[in-house]
Amino acid sequence: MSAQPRPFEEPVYVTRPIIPDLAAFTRHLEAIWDCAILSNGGPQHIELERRLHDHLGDGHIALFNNGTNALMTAVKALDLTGEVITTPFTFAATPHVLSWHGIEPVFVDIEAHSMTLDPTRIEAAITERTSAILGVHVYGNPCDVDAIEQIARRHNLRVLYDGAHAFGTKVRGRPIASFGDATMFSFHATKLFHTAEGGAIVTEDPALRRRMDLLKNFGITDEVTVQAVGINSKMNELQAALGLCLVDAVRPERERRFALAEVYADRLRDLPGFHVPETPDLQADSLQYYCLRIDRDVSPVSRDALYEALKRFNIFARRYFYPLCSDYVPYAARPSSRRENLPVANRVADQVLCLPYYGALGRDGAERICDTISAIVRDRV
Ligand code: T4K
Repeated sequence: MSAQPRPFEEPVYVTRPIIPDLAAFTRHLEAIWDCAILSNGGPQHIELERRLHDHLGDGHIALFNNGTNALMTAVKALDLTGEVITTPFTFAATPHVLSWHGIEPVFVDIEAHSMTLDPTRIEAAITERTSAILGVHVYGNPCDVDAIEQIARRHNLRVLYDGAHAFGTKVRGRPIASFGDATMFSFHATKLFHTAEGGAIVTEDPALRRRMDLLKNFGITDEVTVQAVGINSKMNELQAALGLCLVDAVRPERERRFALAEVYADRLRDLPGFHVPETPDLQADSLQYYCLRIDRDVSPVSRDALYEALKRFNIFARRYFYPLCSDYVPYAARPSSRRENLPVANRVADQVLCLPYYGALGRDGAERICDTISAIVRDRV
């Protein structure tokens, strides 16, 4: 029997935020201190919107205090009502944003390969109350944007994308945000690019961008005019400053993650029942999560047994997105949440395991995680 792997000395999480040089951040703080503008679209905010075009494309970029509020504001700005078609294989924020607006999320199954909305299942779910399709580029895998666009045109629906994981994703060389009416990005600390908490909406439509800017600031147009029912979802200057310290760190972080993906794929692809993701494309993929899929009919160890066993080695992988949103208490009784309606999503949710995926882990860390997984599979340690 080969040597048992040792547990990691410190907990190894699914992700760790990139942390900027403190001196660089301090220089931004000094600039903020000097001008005493802390929020409401100050200089850091303006500069971050400008710098993000390098990563998000030429669309209009509106910054927000988090991704959820960005999506909330976009739903309002697009005037969505009634029912919206979406995926159950996502984070709670996606359907919650709809429900919070009194809109019914209608769950449609996903494709097995991309794990995004299956366009062949969308039309059957459209009713006279449907106002939009809310696709999720889960793990940064792009939805079938062309098929979704055609369906939306045929039925006169809006298309909103939750691209929380899709920072830097491209389709045929085009930034992902150039598809649909608008795309949300999350800049939460767990995301490749982050502002601790934060987010953005990117749209090609200047009028929509203006409307979002209005709605994220209470609907105020000037000191005496409030033109619409808005909220406060603005990004503040401290968040923007953090982002400015990190925009240039994205590329090297992506390269480090690419190296981890190589280690994981080389070392895990031959384990029985293990499916590793395709090699990421450094130019076109977000490299946000590294999601293994484990087929319990073939693997000697189930996904859940592996997930639990890894904890004993101080490795905290995550089962994003298990359980499905359709199984959450507010949604479980809805007709579209039935298991028969979502066979692929239910299967995928039972297979997925996101491994630690952040540059600071290093190839050695990834090797050690692979040794641990191999030992768990081989020896059931
Ligand atoms: N749509 C989708 C598809 C999303 O995935 C999300 C968010 C949203 C919408 C909403 O966007 P935001 O409003 O959040 O901008 C995390 C994040 O909180 C959430 O942003 C993210 N998706 C979701 C997939 O993951 P948790 O509850 O799993 O996070 P937590 O606290 O367990 O963090 C995971 C690990 O990361 C920790 O074990 C340690 C590490 N970590 C975390 C934080 C916050 C750090 O090392 N440092 C940190 O500061 O939800």
